[in-house]
Amino acid sequence: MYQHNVILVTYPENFAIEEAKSLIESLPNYKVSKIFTQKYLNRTKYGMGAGKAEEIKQFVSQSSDIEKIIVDEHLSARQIFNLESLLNTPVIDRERLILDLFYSKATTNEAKLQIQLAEVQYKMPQIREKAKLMSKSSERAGKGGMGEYIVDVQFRDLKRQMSFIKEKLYDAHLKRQEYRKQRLRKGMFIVSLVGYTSSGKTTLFNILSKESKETSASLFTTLSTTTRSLNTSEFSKDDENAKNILMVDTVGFISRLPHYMIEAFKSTLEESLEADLILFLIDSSEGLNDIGIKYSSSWNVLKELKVDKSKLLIILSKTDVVDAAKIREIMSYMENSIDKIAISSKTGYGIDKLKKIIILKKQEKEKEGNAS
Ligand SMILES: Nc1nc2c(ncn2[C@@H]2O[C@H](COP(=O)(O)OP(=O)(O)OP(=O)(O)O)[C@@H](O)[C@H]2O)c(=O)[nH]1
Ligand SMILES: [Mg+2]
Repeated sequence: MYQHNVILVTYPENFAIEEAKSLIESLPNYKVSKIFTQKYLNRTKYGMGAGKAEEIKQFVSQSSDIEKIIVDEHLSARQIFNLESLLNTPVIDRERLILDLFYSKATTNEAKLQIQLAEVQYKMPQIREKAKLMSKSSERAGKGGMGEYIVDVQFRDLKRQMSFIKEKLYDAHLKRQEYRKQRLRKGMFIVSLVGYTSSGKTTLFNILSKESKETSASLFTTLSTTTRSLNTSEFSKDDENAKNILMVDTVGFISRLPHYMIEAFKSTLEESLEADLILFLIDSSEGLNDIGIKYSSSWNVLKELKVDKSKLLIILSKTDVVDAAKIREIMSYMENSIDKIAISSKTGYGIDKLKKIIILKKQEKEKEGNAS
């Protein structure tokens, strides 16, 4: 099997190193062969400092199999150009990496369209930047050079692509709204799963709905939404409370996600946030520092999408690998006003309790509905 060997350049922090490595190695047959770290990746010429860029140049010239350099930060078109000229090797930034990973995992039409929309938005500022560079380097003053003409054409082309993709996404959105209305009419109670990528959403979804959707340790295994009935076979057939409950699984979050990427996946994420109850998963098996970073990154996305806090239930997942003291400690760091429960999809711990809470919340909603 062909292996893609790459160099990673990231920040000198464990979280950044591990996460960037997981992102890269979630791409099929990608292997990080060497890691360079830099405290600052926002310097004008190369992102990284010139000394570090020289160091990488040395390394690349001595190894024959480095296919790409991946810089774990946003880079401008100019910085990429400068680095590629120096290193003689393709360079990609964090956003390009995430887009490539999304492409490799997308299975549905809508997910593909959402990624294409993010891609167009990723390219737009690069083209603008190129236009500026050209007008600066152009010998002729004023408009009208060939380079500018090409940039204009590319820009218009991207804009056309963008409105085409948005139209198609809007169609998908309308279809979804229609399903939503049908569910509302039938009095369905909707429960969604949200949280950082790899927090265990799909594993829990599979247990709650007796599904077998793909789960894995790699990042962004799920990119589109699945809706299934809650499996309530352990409840009596006549128990009306256990009926008409739907579970929704969807794409996960990641730290430092640029606004336009959240925007591209907005309708998918919004569908989850429109649920009656939102299960917000936190992987409790990780170090406290990582948990803190993932918790606050997830909050940032939830806030950007204007989540209704009163619908949230925090789920500490994967508790089969942690002790009770750590669970208490994690819980003590989290928002007081939101209920929390600990579960393990592996051992089944807490699953019955979770189902009971879901049914209870459904009853509460019905009571509210009857009262109003
Ligand atoms: N030990 C343990 N591992 C778990 C548990 N739940 C999930 N995992 C593992 O965690 C990893 C991620 O699980 P997924 O269910 O794919 O996570 P996800 O949140 O759907 O991830 P994305 O779809 O990539 O965003 C997999 O390797 C699972 O086997 C659990 O209760 N205990
Ligand atoms: Mg998943």
